[in-house]
Amino acid sequence: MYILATLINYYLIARPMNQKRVLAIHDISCFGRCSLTVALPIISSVGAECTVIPTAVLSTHTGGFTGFTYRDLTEDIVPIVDHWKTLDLKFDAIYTGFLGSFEQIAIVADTIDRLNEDTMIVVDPVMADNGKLYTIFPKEFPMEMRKVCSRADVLMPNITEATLLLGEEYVEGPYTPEYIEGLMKRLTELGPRKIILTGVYFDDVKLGAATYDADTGEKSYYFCDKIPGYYHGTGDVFGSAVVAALIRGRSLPDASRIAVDYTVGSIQRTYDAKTDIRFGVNFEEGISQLIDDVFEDDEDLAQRISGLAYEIWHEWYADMIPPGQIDYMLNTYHSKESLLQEMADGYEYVVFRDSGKDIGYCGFKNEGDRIYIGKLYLLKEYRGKGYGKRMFEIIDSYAKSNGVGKEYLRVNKSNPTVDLYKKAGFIIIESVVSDIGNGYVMDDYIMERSVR
Ligand code: PXL
Repeated sequence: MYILATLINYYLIARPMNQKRVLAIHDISCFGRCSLTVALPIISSVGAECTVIPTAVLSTHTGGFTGFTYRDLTEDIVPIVDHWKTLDLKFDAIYTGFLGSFEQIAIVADTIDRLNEDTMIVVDPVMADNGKLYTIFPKEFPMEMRKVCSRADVLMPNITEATLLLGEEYVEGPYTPEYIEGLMKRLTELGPRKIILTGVYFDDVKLGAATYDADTGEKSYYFCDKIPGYYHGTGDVFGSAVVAALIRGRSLPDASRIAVDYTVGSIQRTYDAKTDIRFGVNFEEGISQLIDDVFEDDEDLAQRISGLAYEIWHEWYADMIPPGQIDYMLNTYHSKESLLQEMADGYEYVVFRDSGKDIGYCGFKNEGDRIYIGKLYLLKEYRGKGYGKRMFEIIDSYAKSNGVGKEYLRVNKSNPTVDLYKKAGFIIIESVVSDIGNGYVMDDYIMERSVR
């Protein structure tokens, strides 16, 4: 009995069974909302335990304040880890951010090696922005930072940090997808398999993040409207939200999207309140929304798709299908229940968002020899803006990672999208009339193309 109790106790200390444990290695800037004062509440808010190693204590962060205090805690790091080793503590994730010196970089790299036991290593190489290395760092700093970056599973630089890590010239935006995807691929050659690149923009209106997973080849983008001004600590708000979402099992693209929405919301509140930009952003009042986003499940997703379908179908099919049939088909194929059933049957659904608003969705299923594209819809004002192309890219990359070479869809014969699909390389391979009940029929083409 005693032995059993001890064993259970031992196991519970080592790694709590259900609750995830994150180790955040950052400084604590007492004022100015960044690093640990941001990571702790955000990671805890999703029910994960947030353990810390404070690397330094500062009166404020170093961005824009003068006269700040700085107590370096580098010499405490090894004894902290030594003590933890005697307790055999295990971590599900380690999240590192701002590091203040070469020595600290070396010790943190070593700490990762000592504590990494099937642990997700997330590294934000905080050191630069807007084409410039922060003035507190020597120019050799980025090459040293590679030591920590090479140990990352997920690396989250901004574009300036990415170019510095790669030893490349900084290029001013707007960027192209080819450039962004090239940067991310080159970053994976430093070691990490997953990249989240922040500060991405293809025009002067939208700003967001891109992701790349070297194991699956999957890429994603997510943008919001740009808000004027430069706010401190936003990288840490973003990074902490990414860690919070990943530790709760969300995918890399979902984690990035959730973190962009959360960060932009925090900036918007701060902008509206006209707060001093050095004081950090109001992330606190977005925490309940963050929790909702992180814990969103298939039921919520089905509900959102159902709402979008209602709006899009009544507008798009108004001249093509009798109104009674539109409602009948919405109830039959787009009710929350039928969407949930499809998800349970292996349908993949992707909802597209823009500035926090749902704007369209696609649904597709691997049938073994072909991918069936069952749904592909956008709200009126978002058509012709490249979102449709992105949907096909997502479906193509899903097909490729599943080793499937063809995709097909069915489309109403009088639907103008027939021509769009032809332009995208689909050809009509069949004509089918199906009785869908209630006296209605669907008069469709089946169109097919090779995966691109
Ligand atoms: O991650 C932002 C940050 C964290 N900690 C300190 C900083 C900064 C940004 O300037 O100075 C001490």
